[in-house]
Amino acid sequence: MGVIARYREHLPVGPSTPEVDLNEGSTPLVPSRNIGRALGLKHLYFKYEGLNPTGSFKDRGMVVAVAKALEAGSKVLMCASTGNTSASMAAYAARMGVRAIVVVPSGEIALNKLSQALMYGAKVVTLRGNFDSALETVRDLANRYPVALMNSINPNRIEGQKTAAFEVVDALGDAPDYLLLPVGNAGNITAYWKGFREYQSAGKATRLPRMIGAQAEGAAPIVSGHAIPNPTTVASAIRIGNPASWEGATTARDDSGGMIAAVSDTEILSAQIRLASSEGLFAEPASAAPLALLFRLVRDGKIEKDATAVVVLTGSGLKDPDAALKNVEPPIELDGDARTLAKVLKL
Ligand code: AN7
Repeated sequence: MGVIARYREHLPVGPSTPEVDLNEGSTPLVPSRNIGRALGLKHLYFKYEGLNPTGSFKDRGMVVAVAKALEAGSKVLMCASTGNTSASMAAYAARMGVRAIVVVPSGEIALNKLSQALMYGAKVVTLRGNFDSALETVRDLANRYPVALMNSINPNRIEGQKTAAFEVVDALGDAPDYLLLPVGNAGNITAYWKGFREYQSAGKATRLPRMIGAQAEGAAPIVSGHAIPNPTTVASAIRIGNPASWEGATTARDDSGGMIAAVSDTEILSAQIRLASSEGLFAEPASAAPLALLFRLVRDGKIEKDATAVVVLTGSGLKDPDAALKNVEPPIELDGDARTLAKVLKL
């Protein structure tokens, strides 16, 4: 059962909203086995969003946005994307039999995200420039032509994405002390904060978490307080210099008593490897940014040892193997029998 069916009463859907469902959501909140212990944190969890049907959290918001677009009679869906939004939109468009057009910055998105959009049958346009200029172009086009804009400036995306906060509270019995997540276009931090507040108002949570956002150093507009014209980072998902939901992010940060800080690409990649090799959880580089930030906050004594902390792993590591492979030892190539193999492996 997908997020619309499970959280209907909290979503802007009614009897005339078409049924759209790919079994998104219901992702596990995995307790840390090794990293928490190493950091001295007793209650560390990972919200493993890579297990959504297209491999990222984007499916939660997309299912609601697509349902509402169909309800309004849209026949063509369109978005600009650093990859995951386009993969998700293309999948739901394919399922519902409507046209999908995705615009991605050329040479800037992970190959497997591009292959998803193509396989789901979207029309893919690669535009010279970065994500921010692609989004500007798509917004402009959607103002003049009959296409439904599916980026997270579409409020139905935020509505669907807030269900992740509901699931965290449903799993823990209350809100955690800290919710850590990557910040790119800033839709997700806006959505989580909305979800936590709504669940508290509904009496399902007694408190609110501090919202901790992580940006990459070369793409940290919110941290630096101004747009970045040419953002750079290995974490292509969050290579964004002028976030559409900037205000939503600063509101979440300030009203929750949280923070948004930047981590380096080196910290991101080492957090990514540590997560995979010590927890068995393979997440894409952007998803490792909040874990890198957690390492720093614990080192600086900014997180109490008995706090409950949830790190949102927004996308699967399988999305971007190229980024990951740069940082591990290559496989051993060998021509030999069991005895030579055993010798090389020091068995
Ligand atoms: C894995 O797909 O912006 O702060 O176009 O793919 O809500 O933008 C992706 C963003 C974090 C940042 N982690 O979330 C897109 C896109 C992953 C992501 C983010 C993205 P927002």
